[in-house]
Amino acid sequence: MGTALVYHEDMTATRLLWDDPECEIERPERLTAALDRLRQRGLEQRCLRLSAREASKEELGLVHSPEYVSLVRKTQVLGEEELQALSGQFDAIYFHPSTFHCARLAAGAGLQLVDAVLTGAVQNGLALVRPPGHHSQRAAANGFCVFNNVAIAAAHAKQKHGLHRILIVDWDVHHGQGIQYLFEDDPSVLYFSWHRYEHGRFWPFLRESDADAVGRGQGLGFTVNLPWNQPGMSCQVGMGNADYVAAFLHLLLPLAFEFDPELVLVSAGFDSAIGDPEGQMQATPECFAHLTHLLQVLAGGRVCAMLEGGYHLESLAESVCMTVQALLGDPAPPLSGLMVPCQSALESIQSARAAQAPYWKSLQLQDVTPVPTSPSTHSPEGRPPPLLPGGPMCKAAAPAPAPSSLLDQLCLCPAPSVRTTVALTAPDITLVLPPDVIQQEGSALREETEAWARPHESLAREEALTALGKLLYLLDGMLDGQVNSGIAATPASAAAATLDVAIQRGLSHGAQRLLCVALGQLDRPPDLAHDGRTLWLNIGGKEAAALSMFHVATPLPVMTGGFLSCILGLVLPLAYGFQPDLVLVALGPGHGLQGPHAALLAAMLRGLAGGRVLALLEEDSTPQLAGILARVLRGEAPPSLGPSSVASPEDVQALMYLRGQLEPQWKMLQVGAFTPQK
Ligand code: Q9C
Ligand code: ZN
Repeated sequence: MGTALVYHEDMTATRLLWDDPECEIERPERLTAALDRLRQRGLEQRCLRLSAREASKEELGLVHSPEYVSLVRKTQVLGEEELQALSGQFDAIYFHPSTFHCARLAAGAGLQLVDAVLTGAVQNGLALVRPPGHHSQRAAANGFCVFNNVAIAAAHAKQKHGLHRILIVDWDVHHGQGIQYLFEDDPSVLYFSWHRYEHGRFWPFLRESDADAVGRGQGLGFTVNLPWNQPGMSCQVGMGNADYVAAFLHLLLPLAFEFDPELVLVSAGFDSAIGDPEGQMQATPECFAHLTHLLQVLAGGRVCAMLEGGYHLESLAESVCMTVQALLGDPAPPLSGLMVPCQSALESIQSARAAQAPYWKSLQLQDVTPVPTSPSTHSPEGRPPPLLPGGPMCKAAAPAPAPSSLLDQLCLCPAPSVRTTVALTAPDITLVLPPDVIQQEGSALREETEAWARPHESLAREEALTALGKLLYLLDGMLDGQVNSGIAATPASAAAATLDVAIQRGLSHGAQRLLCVALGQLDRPPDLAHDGRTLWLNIGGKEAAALSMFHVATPLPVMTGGFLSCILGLVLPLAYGFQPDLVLVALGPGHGLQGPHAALLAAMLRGLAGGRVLALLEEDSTPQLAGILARVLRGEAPPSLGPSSVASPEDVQALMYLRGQLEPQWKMLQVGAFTPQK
């Protein structure tokens, strides 16, 4: 459906005319650097370019007072001294004769983006704007912000498009207190912000930026603050990729799915990226591809990002490219660095979860259910065997790449031109496939296929052999980088053996770490090595069991709520901690997943391994299931699940049990600073 890029070069006009060390970082080059890099990468050319228009007086009036709008209007005719004097009446603000025009364009850009998305002209988009908006208030400019672009867009989406649920994700490193104030009593806008806080010692020094500010009146629980405090000894510098991803998986996304937004607005500030002088955080630009990717599973993929802060031009430009790449549907580059959230981040996430728990079902059961030390229902022998020693990085496999701390190491992986190919033994499925998905004709050599099949009785039949040949050919194409992802079908009776062969073939043909997510009745291949190169996760086991840190089974959740907590609370933390370079997802006998659930799982797993995901289906799966998987694997948004039911007590119990077992090894599973005890 396409990605919009909204811009107007007039927005480079506003600039600081006098000496002010605090304000000088907000300069015109921020926009030109971002746009130049988008062009250089060929990303701008792939977007629908929209020219920004000025927001009208009425549109500005959706969130600002008429007096404030006319005050800003009058700055057009002021001289430098008067501008400086007026600027001094606000905190961290400069006015320029072009400010009013630029700020109206910035707000108008957001309106055009929202209109383009909500009329279906595009799927998503980014507005590159200045001045930024999220600090600005009903009658005050603040923190370089004049009009509150994102808040105006949200109010417009409600008023002109009749929306009832809008999620605002503010990943700028500063608290968007302006947005918070404007919607704090409004349950139709869920506002999430993480921000450098340092127990109140970081700008804007507000008590109401802390986790216990959760909204008021009807809006209780619809303001979510995640303050980043001074990192302790375990983490010398600011927050990094693991902290950001953990915050999404364990705080934002559970609430967001429960909220079920119709639109996602992003206050996309990149001062939360590495190198930024304001944020001093550690997250690399690729992290923004992941954050964007994770948000695209919401609201049917209707995501509108608007630039806020971001003052390190190189880091800003790269992070903007990563965001646009993800919006375009390209797979996210793998994250660098150890995926271990720091203690301070975990404390913050835990305190925000605790503050929100009274208002959100998805947080309630999990944090209060006591963890049994020796559960009778979920452990096969009453007590699971000891886990393998060592941390999340397996020693036998090639080590994960070292944390990239230098901006000059940054690079983008070019997206493969062919994103998905489909190998199927049942060709009638092409009817429901998008046109650019390839129906694969190729097959591995007969002799080779037979050699792989030989140890498996169930692969003796001709149909199973044919399907295996096609799967092997597809897998080789993925490992060689010719195609990014794929779907293969196999007769149901041959599913387990085919999966076994796919794992062995993947490992022997270049995969260093292979994640296998097996749904339904699929047993772990008996001869799978315990060398840490394969993480086996069966969803559909009889009971929750961690036979080792690389061999996990959990029952198939019965309700949507349970399915979501399984994905967000178990599958993705394990997957992000493991950092696979190949993902196999198999829908085996009795998987019972409906299309939208399978699509959500596939879409989220696509964030791993650079999108190298091979889905294995039973050949009597419906064409609709194959079609929906093909669409998400090529980058389309999964359909939204709708209102989610609460997880069953059994599902919660299984999750809590596995978390307790696996947390020591898989740090991404942690949701709090303390390992839960009985
Ligand atoms: N060193 C935005 O990012 N100065 N505004 C703080 C602390 C004000 C940031 C000084 C920063 C405003 C949109
Ligand atoms: Zn900022």
